[in-house]
Amino acid sequence: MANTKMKALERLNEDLEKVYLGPLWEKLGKMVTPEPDHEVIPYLWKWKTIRKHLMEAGELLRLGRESERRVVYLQNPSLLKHGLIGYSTNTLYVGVQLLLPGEVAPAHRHSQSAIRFIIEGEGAYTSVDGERTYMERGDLILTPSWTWHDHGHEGTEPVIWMDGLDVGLVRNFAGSFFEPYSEDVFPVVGPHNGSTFKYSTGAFRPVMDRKRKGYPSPLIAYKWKTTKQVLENLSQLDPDPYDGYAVDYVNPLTGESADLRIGTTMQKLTPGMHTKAHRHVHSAVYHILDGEGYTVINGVKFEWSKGDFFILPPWSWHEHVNTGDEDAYLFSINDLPIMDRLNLEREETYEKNGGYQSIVDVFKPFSQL
Ligand code: GTQ
Repeated sequence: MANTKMKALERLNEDLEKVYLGPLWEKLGKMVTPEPDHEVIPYLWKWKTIRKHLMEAGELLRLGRESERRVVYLQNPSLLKHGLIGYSTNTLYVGVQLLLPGEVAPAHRHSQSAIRFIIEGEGAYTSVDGERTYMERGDLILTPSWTWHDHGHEGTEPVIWMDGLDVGLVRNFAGSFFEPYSEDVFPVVGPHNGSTFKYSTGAFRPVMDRKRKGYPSPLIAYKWKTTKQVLENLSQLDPDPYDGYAVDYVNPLTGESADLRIGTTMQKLTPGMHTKAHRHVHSAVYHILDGEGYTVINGVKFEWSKGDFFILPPWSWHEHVNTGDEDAYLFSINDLPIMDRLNLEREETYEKNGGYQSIVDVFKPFSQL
């Protein structure tokens, strides 16, 4: 009898499948997992590799409405298998963009939020709703969701920067919209670099902005000179055990993340500093502005130096080490603002082994088939 019932139940499972219904009694554990279940893998790209290919694209590709941006993006290898194009993590995209002297990357807008972090060169600008901000190495520039933006270059050397967009997040929420502007360059509004003149450190609000709404951030560009000074001041105190001397970039009017959805963080690791391991739900993509060292992710050593990028997947143990003689500066983007807002964020500290992981492997780039 029990056997007959078992057979009938198996039959029911098969019948359900045929009509696109599912037996939760079989699948609950796959759907509601006890811990984050995902296929984002950690990965690292050397600067030399990225730059070489980007420069090749500089030789081969002209910008225009056919190809609006010259960008090489970081593709998470395991997510590519699922056709998730441009997913560096489940929520975040990172690209590296090259603009040559005299070029214009034409104006458009999209519902993805974007941030730029300047890596190399100067004389280029991003225009956000017509306000131009000129780029210098180490600056963070925001392009809030649905703002018009174009990039131009009035200097003499190539300019390279990091783009961070919430591509995976927006796609999973089915919220992507894109619109090209009717002309290549959006009409210029106000003085150049206006937002940094107006808000500079982010600690003060000009009186004419007393009634200004908090979103989007009135500060578009966070200058490296300011960020560096802030980290130097912070270094007079004890470091954070997990992140060293680290700050989140914030919207001066709300005190919340500078971009509504993409978290942005800069951290300084002093020579010899070895942070303790922890893990959290939010994922991140790191760029090494300066320095050399390694990050251990789930027991694997990811060795980095200036210019490199690496992916930190959700819920992965990680700790950072500065092996160089100089301060290391790590810029990263993350999806913490979303995880926080949706009440999904959790953090766990690594308690074994004095808080440090054992290294079981050293990362090497996958060799292609
Ligand atoms: O510069 O507007 O890397 O729209 C991806 C999409 C850069 C940009 C990217 C974009 C941009």
